[in-house]
Amino acid sequence: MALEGLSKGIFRSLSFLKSRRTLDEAELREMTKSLRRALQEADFNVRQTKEIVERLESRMREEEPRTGITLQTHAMNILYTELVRILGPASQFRPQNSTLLLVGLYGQGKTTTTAKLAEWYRRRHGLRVAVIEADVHRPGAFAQLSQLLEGSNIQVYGEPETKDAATIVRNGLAATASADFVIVDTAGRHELDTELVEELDAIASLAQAEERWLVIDAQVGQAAGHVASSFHQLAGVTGIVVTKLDGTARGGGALSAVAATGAPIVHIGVGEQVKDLEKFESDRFISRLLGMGDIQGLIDLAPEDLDEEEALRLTQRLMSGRFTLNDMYKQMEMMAKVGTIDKLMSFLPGGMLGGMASASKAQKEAMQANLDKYRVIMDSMTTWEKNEPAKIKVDRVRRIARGAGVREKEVRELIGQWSRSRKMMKGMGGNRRLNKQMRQMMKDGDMDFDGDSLPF
Ligand SMILES: Nc1nc2c(ncn2[C@@H]2O[C@H](COP(=O)(O)OP(=O)(O)OP(=O)(O)O)[C@@H](O)[C@H]2O)c(=O)[nH]1
Ligand SMILES: [Mg+2]
Repeated sequence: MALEGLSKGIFRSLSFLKSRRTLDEAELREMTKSLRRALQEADFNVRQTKEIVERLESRMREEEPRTGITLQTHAMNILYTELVRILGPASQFRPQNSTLLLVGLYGQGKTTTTAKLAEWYRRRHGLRVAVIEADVHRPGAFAQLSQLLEGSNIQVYGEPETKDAATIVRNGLAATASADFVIVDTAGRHELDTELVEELDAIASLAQAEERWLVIDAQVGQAAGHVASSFHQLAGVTGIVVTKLDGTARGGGALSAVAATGAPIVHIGVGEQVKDLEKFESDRFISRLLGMGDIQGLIDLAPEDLDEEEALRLTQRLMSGRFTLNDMYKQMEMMAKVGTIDKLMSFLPGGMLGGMASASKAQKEAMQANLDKYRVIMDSMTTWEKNEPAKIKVDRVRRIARGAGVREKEVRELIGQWSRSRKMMKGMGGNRRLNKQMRQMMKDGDMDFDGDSLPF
């Protein structure tokens, strides 16, 4: 996981609050001291570190934790919101007949990122993607990119013998005209100089590239902020990819410094392989960092939107791996209470509920319609059927469909949805830290639950 060191440091500092329900000055001081160290070790700058720690401290003093919530969980919630605030909002990039130029200094990961992005948008957005290798300085760049994308469906255009980037781009665009999304890899530089700015401008206008993304290595820590802001000002970057967040202790510094320049971080690179790319969404990123699996966010909606106790109870059921249609039904009822799926979705880990969290707006609208339909279908099921959806055979499907006035296919769709959700829940049950945290939260909250159903 990216920023593992920071994650550990935060847990260590919050452990000073133990399972307290009243604030003890000495413990609070120990905690803030330890937290300050953790943030500095992750290379957050002095000002941001100070800001986060001071805000946590004052909010701990001023805000009462909700009933049943320990100070530790309370501190975690505050820290979550503060870190998300520092890392800024998510970018809303959606490629559509677009051309993207990747730019950056030497060895930052441009070529690797070109391949990663191509695969990402092909796979997740179902787009026809092509890449153009326009780096005429690095020997073997075309071979490198071709190799990274070997066996994929992505068209790789290059002219290893041509010495003029503009020519390659011109020919490349003609050759890839049928693609929905074209990504152009460019040559690296030592520093952002006028030559680079001019070359970028030339290629960008030639390619009519509406997107120019800067690729930047997280290992440089806070210094990434300086690079990002000069590129942002001089070359007008529209997005940033922060690479090599795996295996660097300084990633927190890179992310926060880049976010502070106001240039949106669109993706992060978390490994050398083509699949090692993530979309950067600060809320998801931070909740994972804090081991919350985003469920904390869900609980944080209480009390205005959600019955906290119900949320906890349901979460515990979800974690237990015993996940019936009734549980999914309750989950839906909760969604209805929350109002819009969108709001809830922003708190669920990606992939949960069959990938609903990463759905597009249109998909979510379709989902809302589905929920209503599921409800009707489940209303014509028996309790046993809702408990054992896997055992529902053809004749029962027929009866349920008739009772609900829907087609049999729709009943099977519901069961399929349940089956995918259950798999996802099982996956979450395997997350030991999350389990431990959930158990702690439930203990702290004095929840009464059936301990037998917990797998830990
Ligand atoms: N661990 C890790 N390594 C990465 C990541 N992204 C790229 N790399 C590695 O970083 C090195 C440089 O990556 P390239 O993609 O060649 O970088 P570049 O910016 O195209 O380099 P030049 O074309 O020479 O300027 C390679 O060894 C990559 O495997 C990442 O997210 N994590
Ligand atoms: Mg390269």
